[in-house]
Amino acid sequence: MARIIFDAMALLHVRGFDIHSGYLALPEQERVVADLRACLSRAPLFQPVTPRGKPMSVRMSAAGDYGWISDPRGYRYEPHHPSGVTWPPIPERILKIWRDLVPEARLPECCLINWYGEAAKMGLHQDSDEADMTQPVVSVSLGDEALFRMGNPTRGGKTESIWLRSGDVVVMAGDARRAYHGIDRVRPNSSTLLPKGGRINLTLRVVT
Ligand code: MD3
Ligand code: FE
Repeated sequence: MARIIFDAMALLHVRGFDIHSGYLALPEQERVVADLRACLSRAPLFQPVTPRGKPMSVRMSAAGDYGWISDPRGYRYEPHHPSGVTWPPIPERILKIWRDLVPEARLPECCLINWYGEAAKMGLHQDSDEADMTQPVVSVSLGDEALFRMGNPTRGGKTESIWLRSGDVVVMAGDARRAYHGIDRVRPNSSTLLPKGGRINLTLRVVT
């Protein structure tokens, strides 16, 4: 006998981060993944290299007017994928999440697509390559669960961690927009959303 498992939606506030847990129901997550597949067929995932020459463990691509790039020349937003093609447009279904949660904000110009395999992580960092830091950032988690660490607007001090699950959406606005944050690890095989496993995180940002 098959069982349908679902979670109620809940809104948590942690250090100025608004965590909409269970925001996307499973059928909608599946539709978003199908949209992303179409994006990635035009702009495939690639492995960025830090300015110091170290390959990142996360694979990336993007949709929108700009994608975030890291290579030995530095970090920046670029209007082209490393292959030279323009990024695909941000799928309407993903823009809808932004409009629902931050209706007063400008429209996002970048949907960064991060893919985490079982050994991938992202060290504590600030997002500060965007020109208008008054605009929010919205993050969508899909696939395997990930341990998300939230810190402070300056380096150091106490941090708090939370497991993000498939369908969770986090809004960073106000002070949280400048907070240090990172992904310590993913929990392999904790979701069946992605056939080959792993985790996708989308971050929607205003760039200019
Ligand atoms: C807080 N990504 O791409 S999403 C990143 O799960 C990034 O892939 C992580 O950090 C991930 O830069 C974390 C949550 C997140 C995203 C953007 C933020 C938190 C943020 C921007 C400002 C402050
Ligand atoms: Fe970040």
